Amino acid sequence: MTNHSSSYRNPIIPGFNPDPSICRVGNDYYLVTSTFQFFPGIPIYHSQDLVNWTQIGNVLARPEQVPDLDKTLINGGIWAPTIRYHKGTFYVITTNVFVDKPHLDFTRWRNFFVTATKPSGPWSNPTFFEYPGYDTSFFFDDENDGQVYVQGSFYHQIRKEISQSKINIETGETSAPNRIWSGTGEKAPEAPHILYRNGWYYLIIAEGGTETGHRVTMARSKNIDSDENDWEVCPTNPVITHFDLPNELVQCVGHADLFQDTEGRWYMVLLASRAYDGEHFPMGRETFLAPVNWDGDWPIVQRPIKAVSANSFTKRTDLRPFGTKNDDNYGGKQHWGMDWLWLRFPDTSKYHLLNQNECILTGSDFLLDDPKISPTFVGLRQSHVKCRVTVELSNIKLLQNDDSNLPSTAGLTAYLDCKHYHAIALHRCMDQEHDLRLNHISSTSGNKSINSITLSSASTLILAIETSEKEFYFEYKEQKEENWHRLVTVSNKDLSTGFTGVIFGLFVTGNASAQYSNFSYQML
Ligand code: 6LW
Repeated sequence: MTNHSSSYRNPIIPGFNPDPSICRVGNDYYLVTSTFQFFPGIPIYHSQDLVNWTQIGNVLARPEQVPDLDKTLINGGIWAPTIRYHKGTFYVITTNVFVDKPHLDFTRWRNFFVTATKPSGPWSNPTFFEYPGYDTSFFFDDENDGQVYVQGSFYHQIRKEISQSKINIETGETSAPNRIWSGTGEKAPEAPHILYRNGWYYLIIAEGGTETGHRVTMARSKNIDSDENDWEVCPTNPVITHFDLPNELVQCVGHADLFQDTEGRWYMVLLASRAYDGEHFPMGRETFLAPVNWDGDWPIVQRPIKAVSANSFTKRTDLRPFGTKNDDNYGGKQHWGMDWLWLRFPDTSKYHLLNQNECILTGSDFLLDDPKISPTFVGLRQSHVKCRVTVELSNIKLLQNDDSNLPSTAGLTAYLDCKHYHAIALHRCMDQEHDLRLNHISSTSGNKSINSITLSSASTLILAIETSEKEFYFEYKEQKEENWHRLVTVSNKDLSTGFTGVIFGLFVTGNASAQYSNFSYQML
């Protein structure tokens, strides 16, 4: 048994960070995760010790890199990137998924890759290629004249398989996919990666669906071009799952990428959720690390995987600036910090940075409930089980909307997707012009309810969301007040579903604008 590092704390990258893929270049590790309908797409994280991780950029930081993101619904968009480094170039390959199309429509997958010489970016514009599936991965076969392969998951009602094409990296031209494995018979064989070790090509995949049945399985072959029958199946599959450990906090373990550290020790990064009572996991699927030993031919993954409520990712200075310091890369201008997320492509005219800690947001004709478009919304991932965010609202202008019934609101939300969110928001109705209200808006599976209280005035209002293992607490106070008022306590269970995780978002709708100041994120 090798002595693995024991100083890391799982999840190594907390909050909504599913489908991790990793590569090492010398002493540096780079890791990417999925972002679905959010923009910018695919954060890239860096570490030199597998313990401390910092976001160094976003792979898809310009709308022209992901031109169809505005056509994706809930859980669609950017799925399962793979990062690889080969001969001085970094590659990220991924799929944009149009979930509004039927399963048999192969135009619902749009596969592409981008490249960079510096992992922090800038990353290139996309090279699109034909592949009738998702979860595409790269393998650069240096044993085999440098041939490059793409593996992916081809899955619909009739067939399910992991298939592989040869790809011309210059043009994106691919050969017809060849089925290489169908998995062990569980549903949804996906997330393939290939690695070469001791004369064998190892194929690692996920199966069982991304819920509690999730698992990692493997097969291997001496010949990468082998057909399905020539891949030898790992006798100890699944190499990891928590399916049989329902009492563990960590559930839904799967979707792995295998790698070696600088000392030659093996690890896996994989996705999992911290599920309280099995059903409270608002942060969705997070990135975990697991030590791996090889028992001769096959890997043995240490389990159960344990987790902590707090972790060492990102120093939690309370204040989380909206803007960076003036940046030479941006013509000496200020721009939004790389950890802020929008829905699809934001209308940038609605987001005005005043300085690092203050911005003015302006509403639009879109509500948080609207699929496919980008309401005025910008937020940060919930990354700790117990945390508290606060933000000050001032210069609040909630005007009548002359030609529509759109409510004019400005607030703070714990947002999963357009059918699942809770929000606290100042609100003025068209018909009750003088009635300023504070609403709790709740959308669970698309059923919306609004409860409100009337405020006598509001010059500067501070809004807060606090979290615990199973609940969100929405609070407010006027700046001059000492004590907080709790507006509502809600279960986080309704936001524990799907592929994404909770984002704490600022939002404005209708004919409204507000100044947001001093966003703080405190780990409790
Ligand atoms: C991911 C795939 C999956 O691409 O979910 O359930 C997708 N499985 O592997 C989104 O994370």
